[in-house]
Amino acid sequence: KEQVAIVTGASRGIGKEIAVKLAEQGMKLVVAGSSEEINKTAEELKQKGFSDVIAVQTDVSDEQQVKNLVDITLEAFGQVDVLVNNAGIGFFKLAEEVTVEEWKKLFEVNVQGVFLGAKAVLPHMKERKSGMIITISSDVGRYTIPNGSAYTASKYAVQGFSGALAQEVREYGIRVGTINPGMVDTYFADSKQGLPEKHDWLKVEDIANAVVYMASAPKHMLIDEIVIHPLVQNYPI
Ligand code: NJP
Repeated sequence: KEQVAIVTGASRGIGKEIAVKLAEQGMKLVVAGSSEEINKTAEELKQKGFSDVIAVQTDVSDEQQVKNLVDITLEAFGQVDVLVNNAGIGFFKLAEEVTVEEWKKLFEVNVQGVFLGAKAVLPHMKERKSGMIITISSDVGRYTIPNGSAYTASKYAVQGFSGALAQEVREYGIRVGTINPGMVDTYFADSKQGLPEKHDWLKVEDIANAVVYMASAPKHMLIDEIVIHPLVQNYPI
């Protein structure tokens, strides 16, 4: 039976490629992003021949908008099999240079966004006794880096939330996992995708393939966490 996935932050970068790869798996897709760019993702998927695709402009930090996203998905496709919490933002600077506004916004998108996504799909998933919540977190959800205090803190929070949630919902047949990439060539932190200096970084496909792997695990299997680094990245272990 055809499955249905919601992918947040699918306007560009990793999320857009996750949408493509899940559509290639035969899934019906609802793509979400906070800007109008999200409509282009849906158009491009349709041009590739995937007709069951809907774009819903959604700011993941807004409870009402996230509820609306899930309601539209249920109305259109009747179910949600996979929620991919991918939307996220980041910046890198010394802790004392981070403004309270920047801190709040970061946590509203990266942490509250993940919480709201889960909160909105869980009643439906519990009723069906099935579902998967995959969150694109980060390798810095596992260890710290200088200039990354705020971003690192937000991803540690995501790890903590997802780990606890996984244990809360497994009795309902619902699986929760995180994918924790190192450096990926995207638009992240005001960058641009395809810059020559990022040639050796992970590609969006690398992360999207991991999502496909996690999402296609047989029902008795929980993949809690996948950590992926580009070979060139130096990282603590
Ligand atoms: O970043 P980028 P990535 N509500 O900037 C959307 C994590 N990660 O693909 O809102 C809803 O190319 C935005 O769309 P729009 C990272 O933390 C990355 O690299 O329409 N959507 C766009 O589609 C994040 O969780 C690296 O402008 C919102 C997307 O998010 C995930 O990977 C390393 C939104 C961002 O695309 C995807 O980031 C790592 C909102 N409020 C973890 N705000 C890396 N790239 O190196 C933004 O460890 N978006």
